[in-house]
Amino acid sequence: MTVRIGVVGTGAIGREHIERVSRVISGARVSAVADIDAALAEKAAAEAGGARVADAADIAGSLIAADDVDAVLVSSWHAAHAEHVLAAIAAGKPVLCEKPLATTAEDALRVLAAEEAFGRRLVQVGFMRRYDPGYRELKRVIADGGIGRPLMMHCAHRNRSAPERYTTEMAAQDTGVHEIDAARWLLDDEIVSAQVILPRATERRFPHLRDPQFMLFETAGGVRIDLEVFVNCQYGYDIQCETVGETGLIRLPDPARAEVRAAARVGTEIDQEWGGRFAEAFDVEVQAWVDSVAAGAATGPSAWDGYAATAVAAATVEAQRTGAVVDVDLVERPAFYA
Ligand code: ISE
Repeated sequence: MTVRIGVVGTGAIGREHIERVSRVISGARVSAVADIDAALAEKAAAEAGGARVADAADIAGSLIAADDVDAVLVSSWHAAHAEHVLAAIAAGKPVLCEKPLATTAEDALRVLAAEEAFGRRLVQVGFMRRYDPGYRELKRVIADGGIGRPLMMHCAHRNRSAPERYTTEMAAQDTGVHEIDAARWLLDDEIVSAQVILPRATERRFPHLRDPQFMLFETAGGVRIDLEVFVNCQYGYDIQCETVGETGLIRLPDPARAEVRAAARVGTEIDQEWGGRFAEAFDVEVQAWVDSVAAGAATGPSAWDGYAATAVAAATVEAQRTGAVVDVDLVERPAFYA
């Protein structure tokens, strides 16, 4: 079976996924695309080898529910994610939704209710770090007790630079959300509070943005997580994660790069964007999703994971605003997502 994928949103990440499905992934092809920007949609359709361009005014009907679409990849603008996922559930179509699942906890809960009413999992959320080899080694060692009970986690999420449209809130909703999900997954625990401390701001930023930020989280089990989000670090795309346990620690490896010795210097290349740093993770993630669609059994980060991450990000935004330690009020986890 070749899974026919309908792609909603043909911006940067949507186009990357279309390229990925068309040239890297096995067992799938892009059959239809939709975007409010008609020129982008036409270009993406051509890059997909002649996919159908659906009516952007009726994405639910002309793409998601269409007979030539078996599964849906949502890479639209964040505020529309929940609406497109709900339409996929209504059509009974498996859906991979780029993070975040929703921009509000209330919208995420609507997705949970719809999926539970449908009766089986259809939703996978695009937290691709769970498919990165380095993060998977962290997960394995921690789960095997290799460092004893985890006590603390130290993370850094550094981007080379942020565009003018990037906001202080996005440091939590769009950037820190990766560490929020990674910490929940690595520790198999929920985050119950968030706090934000603002150090001296870099001068290399747009005036409206607070950058860098320290985000401090606590889990239900008492593990403390500190996350530096610095989206104008200038030198590259740098992701660090160290988990300290009772008998040892484990540190996320930097991607393997050749060491260059030249002109009296020695060093290795640093990625400049997440597409390069997590290229393998994205490939493994999308292939796993396609395979799960073919098998008829959703896997990977669920709508519950998407809801929890959105709720923690919302508490973090409240903590940015107030400077207070903000509790994360999650609903009780339904047995459906046990
Ligand atoms: C972007 O949306 C991502 O998901 C990247 O992984 C992150 O590094 C970046 O800050 C976000 O804007």
